[in-house]
Amino acid sequence: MPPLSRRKFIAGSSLALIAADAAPQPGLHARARARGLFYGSAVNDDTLTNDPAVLGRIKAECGVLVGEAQFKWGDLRPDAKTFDFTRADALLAFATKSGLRMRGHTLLWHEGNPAWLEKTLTPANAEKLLVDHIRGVVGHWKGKLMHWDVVNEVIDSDDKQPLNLRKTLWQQALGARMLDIAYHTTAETDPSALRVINDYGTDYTLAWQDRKRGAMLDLLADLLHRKVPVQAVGLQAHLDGGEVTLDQKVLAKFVADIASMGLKVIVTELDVRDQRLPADIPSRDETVAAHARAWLDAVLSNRAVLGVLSWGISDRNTWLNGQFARADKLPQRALPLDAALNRTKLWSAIAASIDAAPVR
Ligand code: 9MR
Repeated sequence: MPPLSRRKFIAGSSLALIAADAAPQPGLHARARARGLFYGSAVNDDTLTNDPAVLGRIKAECGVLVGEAQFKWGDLRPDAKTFDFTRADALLAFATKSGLRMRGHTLLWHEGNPAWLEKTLTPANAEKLLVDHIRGVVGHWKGKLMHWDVVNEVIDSDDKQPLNLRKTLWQQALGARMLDIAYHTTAETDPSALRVINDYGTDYTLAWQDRKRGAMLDLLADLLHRKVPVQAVGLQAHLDGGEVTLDQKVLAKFVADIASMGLKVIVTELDVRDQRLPADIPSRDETVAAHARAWLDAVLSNRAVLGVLSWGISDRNTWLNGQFARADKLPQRALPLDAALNRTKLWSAIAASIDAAPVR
């Protein structure tokens, strides 16, 4: 037994060491706030109802949430006359109780729709269906949501429609007027929610993505010219860690072009799929992290960017294992926390990119 004075010294220094080790690194939202940005995540109903551990980590990392499906037609509209806000309200209640803000996603999309909508929609009833939906949904949360992804994924130049619009049920019924109706009705119903146009596939210099960036800029110019009240572009950022055509200059120019129109930009659905990368976890994580860092550095360097949300917070629960499953069946490592809820190299890359962003 060492003398008392020696014991005290040992106890004191080990306590100090523990305190230094345990001092948690600030969460992503806290770091983002220091730069005038926000950080957040999508949350699905499964996580909200069954995974309190993930919810705890969400509170530590996030300042903003978005429903992965709860605010879409499929979840909100059991039939043409009824609104069921139960699941979406439950997520908003969690967010409010936790001091988090929420985005709304989404009011017009060609997926995530109830079967009855696809059967019912005609050119004759489409405008009324869309207006009634937006008034009902946006009105229900008036003043409570910070943004609305008013329309989602409306561009696909391969479909050869006017303005490079994707050929969808809404577009076939209403043409480009679907955008006028959706943005004006949202603006009239809740003027306080920032009105976003959200899309994917503008991240790389692949030919179809070059076309998509051009199509997005053309569409924005047309909307602004016609006084359609769109206010921001959502870059989904479903990145591919195996893709080699990431060009930071092209990306930064795209964001600058959007900003020069007076519009804001939000990174709305960040994740980095890794199904083209080797199984070895350290090297996979390294590539995923470097890829995200390069993309985020290029985008966050522009002060028009308001914040970043990832499409989920933990690898425990990501859509990628369905749609982009790895051939070796290993779970993807696409999000800032791994399945054990430890921060990954991707977390560090996001943190570093946020720290390096100019203050807004
Ligand atoms: O990740 C979402 C998945 O859980 C839903 O089943 C699906 C349909 O509602 O939507 C997925 O989210 C998509 C998002 O709404 C728009 N961008 C692509 C996302 C992944 O497909």
